Amino acid sequence: SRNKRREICRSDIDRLNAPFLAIYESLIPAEEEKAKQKQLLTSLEKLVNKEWPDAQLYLYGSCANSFGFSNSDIDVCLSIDDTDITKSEILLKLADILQSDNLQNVQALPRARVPIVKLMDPVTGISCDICINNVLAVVNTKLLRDYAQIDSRLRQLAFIVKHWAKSRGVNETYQGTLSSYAYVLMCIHFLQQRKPAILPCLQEMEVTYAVTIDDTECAYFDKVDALCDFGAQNKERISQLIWAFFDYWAYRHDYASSVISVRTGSVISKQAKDWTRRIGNDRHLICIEDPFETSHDLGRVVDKHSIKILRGEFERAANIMQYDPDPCFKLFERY
Ligand code: 3AT
Ligand code: MG
Repeated sequence: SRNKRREICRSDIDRLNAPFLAIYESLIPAEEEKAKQKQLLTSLEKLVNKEWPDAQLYLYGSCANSFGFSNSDIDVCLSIDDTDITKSEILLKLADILQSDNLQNVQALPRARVPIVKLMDPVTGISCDICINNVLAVVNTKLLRDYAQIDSRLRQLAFIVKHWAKSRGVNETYQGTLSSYAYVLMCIHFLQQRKPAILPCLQEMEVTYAVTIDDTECAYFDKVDALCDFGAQNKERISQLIWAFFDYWAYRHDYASSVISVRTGSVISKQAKDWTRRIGNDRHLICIEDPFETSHDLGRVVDKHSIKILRGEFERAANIMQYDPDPCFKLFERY
């Protein structure tokens, strides 16, 4: 049945669209939650500036890229110029400063892959991770947020995909499945590939925003207000896009030789990137190119065991979308 052309019928698209939209709406954070996050950021900034007057705090990740659910933790980046002390010294000092205020569970993790200080603010009830000088993450957060403004179907699709991945246990990088960041890139790429396209490729357009971080050029068209009609030619609705997304990752993606690339808005070959064999821990079993750090494969966390789980889940989701009379329930069933 793999080669048989699969399709979703018009009546299913109509029947399923409203329930999927309702799930999406139920996951959106309330405005007051955003206000609380800002409030916490401002109070953290005050504390930090007592020690480092020039330091700045930025929100990044799902609390700032517009793909965050309600009640999620926030990711904060401390941007600081101090070259006299090492990153882990900054981290420990930061933990000290925060500890002496009335913040709870302050914990420095200097040896983590991304070193952070964790804390919980008893006033707002928000938990937060603070990293140091991770400017690329702040910039890729902006890229995702800019894409989300172009067509509302991206945010709808990515919320449903993230919700599915969290429900099914395939959003756990430490267990060899994919990060939320990777799933959002998969959604962006997918919408770039629709015919007619729902999203443009911002990195192939005129450059209106450019920063260089370490040696990485980050440049793209960020005047997205001018693109609000971009996807208007394509009338596909969210139910159809969810069906097609899972159908693509279950039955159409060429895992053996393809890399998805938001940077180019196309599928490129593993050969071209020299991602054809295992090097160290990078197995390249599912290849998702980072839009800026182009030597990074966001699928590198996936190993020969977890690729089976992941592809099994894509197939399960595709089959539910194809055959189940009540996919909105079955798709998100806890594993
Ligand atoms: P959740 O809602 O927390 O699941 P998130 O968008 O906050 O989703 P992550 O927690 O996976 O996503 O990551 C937080 C941010 O860190 C997102 C992105 O700006 C950055 N990031 C994560 N993984 C990578 C990576 N491998 N390379 C570059 N940036 C990354
Ligand atoms: Mg996060």
